[in-house]
Amino acid sequence: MQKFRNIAVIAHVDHGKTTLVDELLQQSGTFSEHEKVQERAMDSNDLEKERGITILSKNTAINYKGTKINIIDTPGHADFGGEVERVLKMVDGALILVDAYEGVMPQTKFVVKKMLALGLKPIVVVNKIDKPSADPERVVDEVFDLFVQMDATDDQQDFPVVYTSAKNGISKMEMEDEDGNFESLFETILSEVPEPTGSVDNPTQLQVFTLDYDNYVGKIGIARVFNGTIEKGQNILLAKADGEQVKGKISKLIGFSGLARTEIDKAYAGDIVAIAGMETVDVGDSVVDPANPMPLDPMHIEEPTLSVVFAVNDSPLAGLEGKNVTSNKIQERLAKEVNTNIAMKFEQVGEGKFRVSGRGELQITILAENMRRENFEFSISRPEVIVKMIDGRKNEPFEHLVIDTPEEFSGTIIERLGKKKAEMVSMVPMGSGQQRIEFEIPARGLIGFRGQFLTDTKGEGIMNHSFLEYRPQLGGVETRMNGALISTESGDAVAYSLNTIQTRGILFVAPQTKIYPGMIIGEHARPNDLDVNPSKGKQLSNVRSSGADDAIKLVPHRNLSLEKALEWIEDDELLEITPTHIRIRKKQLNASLRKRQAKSGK
Ligand SMILES: Nc1nc2c(ncn2[C@@H]2O[C@H](COP(=O)(O)OP(=O)(O)OP(=O)(O)O)[C@@H](O)[C@H]2O)c(=O)[nH]1
Ligand SMILES: [Mg+2]
Repeated sequence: MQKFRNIAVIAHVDHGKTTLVDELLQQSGTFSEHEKVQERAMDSNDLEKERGITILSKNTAINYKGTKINIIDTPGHADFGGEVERVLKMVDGALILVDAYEGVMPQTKFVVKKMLALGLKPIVVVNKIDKPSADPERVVDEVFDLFVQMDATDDQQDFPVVYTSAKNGISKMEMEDEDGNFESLFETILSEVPEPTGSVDNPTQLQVFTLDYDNYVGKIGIARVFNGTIEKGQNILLAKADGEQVKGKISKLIGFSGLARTEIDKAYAGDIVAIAGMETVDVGDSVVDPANPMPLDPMHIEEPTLSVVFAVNDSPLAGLEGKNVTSNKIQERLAKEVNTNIAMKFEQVGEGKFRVSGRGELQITILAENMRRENFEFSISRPEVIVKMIDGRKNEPFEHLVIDTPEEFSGTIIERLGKKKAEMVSMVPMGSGQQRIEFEIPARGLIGFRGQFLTDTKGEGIMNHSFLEYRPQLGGVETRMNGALISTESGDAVAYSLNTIQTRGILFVAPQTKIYPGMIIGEHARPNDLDVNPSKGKQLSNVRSSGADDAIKLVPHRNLSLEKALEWIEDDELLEITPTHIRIRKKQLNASLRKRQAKSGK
């Protein structure tokens, strides 16, 4: 019988999971000698490649000394933490990567907590030992403290440690050892991760943990075979979370090997496979034997904590840049998204308006970015946290925030976060004048904070946060400190007037940018909004003064990415998103109506 090991690779963002998987693929001999695994091969979709982050967890499988090792690479960004939680239920062990300098970070804590709760066998991998600033000993101590703090069992606290440089393909059991290849890591996986416990002789029992979609075969479920076998063409029952049981048939069975997916006829207990043929398949569903149905416990699906409103674009420039602009098109696209992305939800909240909820700003901006590329045009509103009633009281999401900053800025940061209702939980020196400060903060206080934080730390600070829990709602938090520079005119922005306006704040637009009344063209240096006319040209006189306009030297404008723009806007503002532009505007474009509304406190 084929032997299996099932592992997940978990860590804080950027600690090197995907790079480590590259090397596991390369060194297992899954590829022939001359075949080179592409850098971060598992980050296969466009946005993942561009941003260098993992968005979706993905499977691969390697063969090492006759054992098939199924590996799930998971995303490290906090917005995708719920997915990691589900993936962990499908494996028997986890490689917990920790950056040899950064050490334990918010998402390390999050994934370790989930992993320990499931009783998994951890292997701690201290990665990036090649970094000059690496301090592996301190990092192992931090991990040990974390395990103790999170009530790990004695057995879990006795975790094996492997030191690696994923980038250089090096692993070793002790820092003093000679650099070796990944053999130490492979051997540790084989000896420490338990074999799957199910049996091929039991009735069929699978559970789906991820969804995928293929234009030809339709919805695909990726599932672990816990017991029995599964065959192409087999009749099965799909046991849903609510107890309903739906008859179905496996139309296609797909196995993983290296980066390839291949059609197979049969799979056995212990393996991870993809199944097609059931349009109603969902995450958490069990696939069971109709004659002997034994469904597994449904899965906990993370609830969204943040929402924004996607709406039909109604700006004066609407319809000029995108192709998919109608309410119907947007609704269809959102429906398609939630069909496979179970961490997201949407509902219609008005004519051409849809509230989209997810786990964080990144998750939402990724959807928006994908839609732009598919020729959509729409607007989105400021993110709002989702309030939950618990015991008759309003509760709001809290985050665990870790700040790394040069010491000199810590005072400013602490004061700033105080106004956002953050509570400091620790402050430790990290060497070379760096400080690590940890906070617990209402998620609300973090919306729009990053831009301010980068200014406050002169770009040298690093902030990381991940979901903590729902807690009773606190009072108001401080919002954006600067007003907006709002255009009163339509047409094109002109260098001559931008030159004057730039003395009042920071511009977001360059000359020749199309503008309209109510569009925001910059950030005012003061707290109030300011109406400006960016299209005013120099009075033409008879004397030709050509070149005068060209001679104007504008300060480079601030180019706002989708994320930055979304962080920046306030409740009365919107982002207008088209395939070619991201504009910021007031919800109410008419200046006098806007002022009246502001006065009446609306
Ligand atoms: N110096 C050094 N850099 C590394 C090492 N491993 C990974 N990196 C770098 O760290 C960065 C992040 O690597 P990834 O493999 O994408 O990290 P990840 O954990 O998969 O990131 P997410 O999936 O987004 O959470 C890349 O620039 C890698 O080249 C290492 O051993 N040493
Ligand atoms: Mg990755």
